[in-house]
This record gives sequence, C-alpha cells and structure tokens, in this order.
Amino acid sequence: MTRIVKIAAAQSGPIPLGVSRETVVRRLIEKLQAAAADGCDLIVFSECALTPFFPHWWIENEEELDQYYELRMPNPVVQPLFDAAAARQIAFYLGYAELDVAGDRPRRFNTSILVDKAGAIVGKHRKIHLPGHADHRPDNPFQNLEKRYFESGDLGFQTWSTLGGKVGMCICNDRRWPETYRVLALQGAELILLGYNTPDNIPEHPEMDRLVNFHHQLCMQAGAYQNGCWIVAVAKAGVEEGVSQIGLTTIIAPSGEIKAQSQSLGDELVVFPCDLDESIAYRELFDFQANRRPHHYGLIAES
Ligand code: CDV
Repeated sequence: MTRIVKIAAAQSGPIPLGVSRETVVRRLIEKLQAAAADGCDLIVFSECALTPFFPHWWIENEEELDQYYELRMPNPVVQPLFDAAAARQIAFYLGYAELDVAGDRPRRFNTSILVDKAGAIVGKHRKIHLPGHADHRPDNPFQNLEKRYFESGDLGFQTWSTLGGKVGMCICNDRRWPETYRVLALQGAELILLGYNTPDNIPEHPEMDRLVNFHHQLCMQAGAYQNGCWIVAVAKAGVEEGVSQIGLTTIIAPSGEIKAQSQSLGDELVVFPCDLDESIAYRELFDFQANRRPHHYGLIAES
C-alpha cells in the first residue's frame, strides 16, 4: 500500500502594503479551493502569508508594528480559511507573525501552523534561525530586520503524526541549517513543510547574489537526501514594495530530486502526489540508529 499525499505548494505573488487581511485571506481561499478541486490533501502557504514581509522595513511605532501580527489563531479574519479547508477536507500549512501576550511580556514570533483536514491545529512551529540584523541600516536598499521584530522560536523542531505520516515544519532561514532536517528526521519526519521570503540579492554580500537560487535549492536537496524526507518549500515571490524575491517554489523527493517547481514570480499552484513510502529506502540506506556515530564526532557539549 502506498501512502500518497497530494500536495499543492501555493506560491504567493507580492502582497502590497495596505491591502486588508480580508483580501489576503480571500486570495488564500481561492488557492485552497483550486487545490481541493484538484484532489489535493494538503496546501502549503508561504512564510508570513497574511501580510507583506514587514521585516524589510524599519518600524518604530509599536501600534504600526502590531498590525502585522496575529494575537490568536484562528481569529475572526482567518476563520473563513479554516472553514473553507474543513468543508473541503484539505489540510494546510500557514505562516504568520505571532504576538503572544499570554506571559508577563509580549513576545513576537515568526510562526507556522499545521491544520488537519478537520480544521484542527495539530502543530505549531516558531522560526528558530532568524536572519538579518536588529540595527537600522537605512543605506541598504532594503533591510532584514527579523532579529528586531521576532525572538527565536521556543518550541524546538517537532513532528506530528497526520496525513498518514510524520510531518515536520520549519520556516525560511531554518532551511539553510542542517540541524533542522536532522533533528526532524531523528524524530521520523517523512515530510517537511516550509514557507519563505527570500530576496534575490543580499545587501551585505552582493558577491553571492548570482548564487541565491542555487543555494536555495542546494540546502534543501541535500537536506532531503541526507535525511530521507520530502520537502515542500513555498515562496512569496516577485517584487513586493520594491524588494525583489525569488520564486522557485519546490517539491523535493527523498532522493534529493526536484519533482515539481514554480515557473513564475506570482500566484501559482505547484502540485505533486508525494509518496511518503519513498522515504523508507533512504532511511534504510542511512539507518541512523545503526550508523550514526555521535560519540565519535568530537563535539564538546555546548552549555
Ligand atoms: N525570511 C528569511 O528567513 N529570509 C532569509 C534571507 C534574508 C536570507 C532566507 O534565508 O531566505
């Protein structure tokens, strides 16, 4: 018996500043409806899928900043997406900025959730590897202020049993770190979902600009193969408020091969039937339990 999960990777084009959350949610629902009509089990949206990618701008006014974050999930504005998904029995991954006011101080995270076919949140990830800087760099063409607007996630890398397999999540820059895939694979992840906002140039390292697409694929193809899992990576692409971002929404098999990829820099559904059983041969090949040698790696334990 095969375990095929038909997945729609829902690339997003730019979200202009000032567009209402309601409008964005309607756009997500349209994609979800198309994916459901195509028989998909799961639709994966991008990182911070409800707003423009505000970490590209210096914002000092807290009230202005707060408007980009969700206090609850679902909330009344996003509820129609949950309802549409449950009505069509399609699961989804959604990235958003989270403002957590439950503790003694407000905390801000770059978050994703995994919602099952019944519309229940089954998993939550808070981005761990935050790129960029916290200081103001007004001379840059754009900024990467995630270290100012978020703190590193406190939920670790987790997996969830759903859709007939083990599913893990990460967000954007997390994909560049081998630890992400290995920690998830050690927990049995067969499918890793992620959204991203990746500019096609790096203000501090223009010499790497020509390699942006290559590095995007390199880290995920290696992560998929070395850990024997599917990876579904979804872009917010195109020129958003003057920042040009890559597309290349990609579905990668446990072999490391790219199975499907976007062709545009706008809204686009990339669909592929992912057979989770394809993980098995690669897990057998590497057999972590039998072949990893953590006690021989010479690592001095970090405090
Ligand atoms: N949103 C991101 O995490 N973007 C980073 C960029 C800034 C390098 C990325 O890893 O794609």
